[in-house]
Amino acid sequence: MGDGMTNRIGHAGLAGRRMSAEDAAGLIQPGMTVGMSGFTGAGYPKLVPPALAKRIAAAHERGDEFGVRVLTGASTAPELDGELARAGGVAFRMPYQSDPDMRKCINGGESEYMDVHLSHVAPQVYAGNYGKMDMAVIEVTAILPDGGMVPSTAVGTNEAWLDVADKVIIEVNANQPMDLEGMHDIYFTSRPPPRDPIPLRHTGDRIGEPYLRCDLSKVVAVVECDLPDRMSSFTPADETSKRIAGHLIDFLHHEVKMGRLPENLLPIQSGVGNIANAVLAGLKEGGFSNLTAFTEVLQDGLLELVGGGTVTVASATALSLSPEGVKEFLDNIMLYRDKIILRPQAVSNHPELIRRLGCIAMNGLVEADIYGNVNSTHVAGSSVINGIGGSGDFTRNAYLSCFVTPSTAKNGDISCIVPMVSHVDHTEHDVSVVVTDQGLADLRGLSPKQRARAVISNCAHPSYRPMLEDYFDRACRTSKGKHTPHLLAEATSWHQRFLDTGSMKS
Ligand code: 0RQ
Repeated sequence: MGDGMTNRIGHAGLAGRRMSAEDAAGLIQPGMTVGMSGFTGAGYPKLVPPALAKRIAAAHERGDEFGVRVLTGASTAPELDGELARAGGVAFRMPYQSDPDMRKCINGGESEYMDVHLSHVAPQVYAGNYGKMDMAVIEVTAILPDGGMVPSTAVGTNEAWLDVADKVIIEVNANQPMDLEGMHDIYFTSRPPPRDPIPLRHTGDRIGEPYLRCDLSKVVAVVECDLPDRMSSFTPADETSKRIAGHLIDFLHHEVKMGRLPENLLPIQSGVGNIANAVLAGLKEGGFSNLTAFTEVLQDGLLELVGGGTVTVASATALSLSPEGVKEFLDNIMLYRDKIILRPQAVSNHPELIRRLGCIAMNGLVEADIYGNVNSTHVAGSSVINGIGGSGDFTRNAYLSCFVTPSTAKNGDISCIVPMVSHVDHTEHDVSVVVTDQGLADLRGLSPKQRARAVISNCAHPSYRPMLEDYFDRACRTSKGKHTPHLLAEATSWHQRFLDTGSMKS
């Protein structure tokens, strides 16, 4: 989709630092902390990481140790996480990943992984929690004559990595459209406290400048690239996700009718995954108008809402589109660049902004328990799927925090509603609404036992509902504490049964 390298490197000094990906990867040494660009399969460097993986594999063949610490904005793609993981080259990874090979290394114990709220990533690096950053590898769309850089399809933590890293490698990707120029709003928040308030009052406000900048003397290599983003397709909405969307949309209509939400709702946030995408597609048919979005990933569902005029403005940090979504975006880029603003994740996910704007958060979950605690990340307490991503930034601070999930997983062998979650990402205090294909539980203003009754009767699958009722009844009768009744020896026995027998059913 690009226009070749003509004019993509406008700065004469940086044009002189062009080199091959192999030579640039040669500048990365064992043990280095490397900050890479990339957020949900968008805007990641595509040539240097595979070249680095080859270098690492060759070192391992010689019997030499070679691992690097990889910090990104969020998940990347096979060319980055996949290649480095397969080479056994990731000693430490943070903050969010979704690559099958990276996941295998983490769950196999070969790579250390730290799951971090996405709004905390850059501030924690500034605070020094991860030591110094030796190298940043950042994809951009173009370098302008004054050294300003047009960001690509994701901003993520790029402004911070360019600032803190000792040295910088830039990948200029001619595959990213030049019309992206002007879509970004780069504003710095990440320096240590005390911090100034962020002067953003509406989702569509622009408070920074459209370009990334860094001390150009740190740029040790400029690599030319012409490759597309990952662009995974979404599973088309099925009956289950349509039912989930239907319940949530009925609820939002009800909230408007009761005067608890304005007719155009409040800025919506939608998480990653197929269900979240399907819910957004459902909003299109929900009869809403003049909506806004303050979110982190912009997937196909939201793009459709923007294109169709249901959403008037969308603030995000990354465009995470399918091949069809990319085509639609490119065909109508002049329309979208007016209505979409890409910001650093330190802004898109900022808790104070989310609280002040009053977002409606809608995220997927792995399992919820009867009391409304939510696990978004781990299978059976121990194996991580992707990570918390931005779901905690939004859930903790949104005006309304909704979770969406099918009531069962793995062909019904797993109940997504369990007596006690095997890992907690979002506590009962932060969860307003749980929605499954079975129905919706509005947990606002309810005590733990009241929540349990609502979750069991509205959200659980009929094949697990009697088991949950039985657990809750016995817990209410025999638990010493009557506030949040539990049978501790049994609370996670469903997970153990799944591990032992392949099913949670008794
Ligand atoms: O596994 O892929 O092997 O079939 O989990 O599940 O139902 O397709 O749902 O795509 O919406 O993802 C929580 C993972 C849901 C996602 C999660 C298995 C299931 C399937 C995916 P298969 P579905 P989704 C902003 C917000 C955290 C980050 C976040 C996520 C796979 O939403 O990563 O929200 N959230 N960020 O079979 C075992 C269970 C299961 C289960 C589902 N109870 N036990 N496996 N699965 N429930 C964006 C960013 O932050 C970047």
